[in-house]
Amino acid sequence: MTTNRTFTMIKPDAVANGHAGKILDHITAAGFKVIALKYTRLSDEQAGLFYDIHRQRPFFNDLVSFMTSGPIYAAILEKENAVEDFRKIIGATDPQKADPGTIRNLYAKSIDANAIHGSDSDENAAIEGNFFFSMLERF
Ligand code: IDP
Ligand code: MG
Repeated sequence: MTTNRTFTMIKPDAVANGHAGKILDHITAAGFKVIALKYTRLSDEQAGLFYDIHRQRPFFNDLVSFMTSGPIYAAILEKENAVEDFRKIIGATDPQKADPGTIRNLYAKSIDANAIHGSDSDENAAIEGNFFFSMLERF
């Protein structure tokens, strides 16, 4: 079953570079509605838990260092076919390979500091949204 929600983070590089407002505008202009939104900074433990699936990968420690290096925006987004459509507007993990006009093409510099996260499945969208937001924080 596909759901109509996905989860995103605007990562520390994009926040530090002053791109968060333009990225949120890009997301809403693409038809996504913001259901929940939070400006926060992850601890090492929280970033490690969020990316637990990558714990054995060689870039795991760098990923945790990067994701805790500054504040992020976390959000739950709603749109028909949200997970797949959002992966399309953010572009490939490596910004060098991201299609022109995608968020990573426009705002990311490298494969590790790649501006934005988007859930890769409906199941993970629900898990990731629940990691950041209670039911009282969704509108
Ligand atoms: P995704 O964010 O496009 O879903 P994943 O493969 O799930 O990509 O990787 C999670 C995050 O880990 C990426 O967004 C990126 O920040 C980082 N990452 C992925 N692959 C590499 C790599 O080869 N080197 C450094 N960082 C990486
Ligand atoms: Mg992923």
